[in-house]
Amino acid sequence: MKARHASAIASVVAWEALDSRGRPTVACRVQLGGGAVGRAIVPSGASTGAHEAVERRDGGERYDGWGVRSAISALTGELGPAVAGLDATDRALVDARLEEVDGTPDLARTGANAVLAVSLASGLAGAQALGRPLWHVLAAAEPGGAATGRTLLPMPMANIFSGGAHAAGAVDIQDVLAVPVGAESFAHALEIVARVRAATAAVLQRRGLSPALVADEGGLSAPMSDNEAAVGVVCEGIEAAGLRSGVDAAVAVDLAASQFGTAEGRYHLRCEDRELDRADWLARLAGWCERYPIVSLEDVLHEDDWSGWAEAVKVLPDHCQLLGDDLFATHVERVREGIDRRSANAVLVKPNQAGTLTRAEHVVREAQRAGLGTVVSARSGDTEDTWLADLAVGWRAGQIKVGSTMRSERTAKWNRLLELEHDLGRKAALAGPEVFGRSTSVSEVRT
Ligand code: 2PG
Ligand code: MG
Repeated sequence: MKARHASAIASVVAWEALDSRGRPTVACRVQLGGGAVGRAIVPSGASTGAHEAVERRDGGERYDGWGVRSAISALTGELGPAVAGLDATDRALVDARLEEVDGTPDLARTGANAVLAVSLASGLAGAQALGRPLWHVLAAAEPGGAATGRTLLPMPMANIFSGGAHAAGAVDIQDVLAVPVGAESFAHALEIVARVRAATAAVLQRRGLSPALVADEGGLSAPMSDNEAAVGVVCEGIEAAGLRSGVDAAVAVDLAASQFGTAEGRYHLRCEDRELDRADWLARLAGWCERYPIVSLEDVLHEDDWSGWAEAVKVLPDHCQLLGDDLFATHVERVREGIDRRSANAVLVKPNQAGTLTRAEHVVREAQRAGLGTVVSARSGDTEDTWLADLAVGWRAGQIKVGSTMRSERTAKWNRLLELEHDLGRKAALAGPEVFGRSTSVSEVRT
């Protein structure tokens, strides 16, 4: 159905831009009949899950094969013309047309990077046509609507120390993050995690390690011969910052275990030169939970080890959130499977794993209906865009992960949340630490 009014899509243009790792990515601008404009640059991961929507890359010699000119041709040649004339305020309609034109479940034909660029830019243009910020438009579409209760600002998880694919394998595990569970406001939350980062840098320096090495998401990094030491150094940083461990600031860890484990349950720890089976690996993580104030563990096991995840729920402590990233790949069918199998109790939501705003929104709704936590997340290759912050607020996600407290592609999102907190004042509240507790849907497994 074509819309002949101010919110009808009038033009779609795209070009090749660079992400924060210096790799090409798709940028897109959508203009509507009434002049509203939406613009988006899509992010891209390094520890990419096997079940994600598939981004299209050129291959060949340009940018070592990472070019996206073919995705841009598909965007301007097919996707743009297909959505021309559609009402950009109807996100479901635009996204359904994009999926239909691509025609593949994982959006591999035109490229999920091309599809997401149009989906986001149209959504942003639609919001502008309505004269409202994206978060407000999304919140208004919530079952309860925007008017109910205070707007929820997400509890941040901030990257402090990186390993794995984000730091050339300095350790095997990917991210150790600080979670400011004692914060009274979003601004206070950021202040806490910035203090932890600075103090952790000083701890590294005292050990003769360079704090100048910055990983993909702005975190610190240094080669270590023991994975636990990466968790330990961040906990030391919390204390060195004069903060109460587990009270002011706690810890989250993204193991990204698909990167070094198998679906059969073998975990090869390169930096320790040892291999563990699933039971020993989970026992080790349970030990970490006893020794450190860990509130969230992400991708503890390989993405296709469903029965292992059900085991992890039993072995790891109740107070710790079990978060699925590669496990769910922001795919509604995988989230449903996880709910049926009681495999995790929180879902990481990355719009580019899904491929459209609508798909990502379905995942959030499905997870929230089942009582699972939701963590909106940036990618290791990200951009200066701020829409991710609006998604976290508009969807009442409760948690957000965007990397460290430095590097502009990261601070762009933090700064947008600071802006929203400033503007909303007492109409907004920071999500509390209760977002990390096991939901009944998973606790029931034990009873
Ligand atoms: C993750 C993300 C963000 P990447 O694994 O959670 O930290 O990393 O974008 O490389 O998949
Ligand atoms: Mg992850």
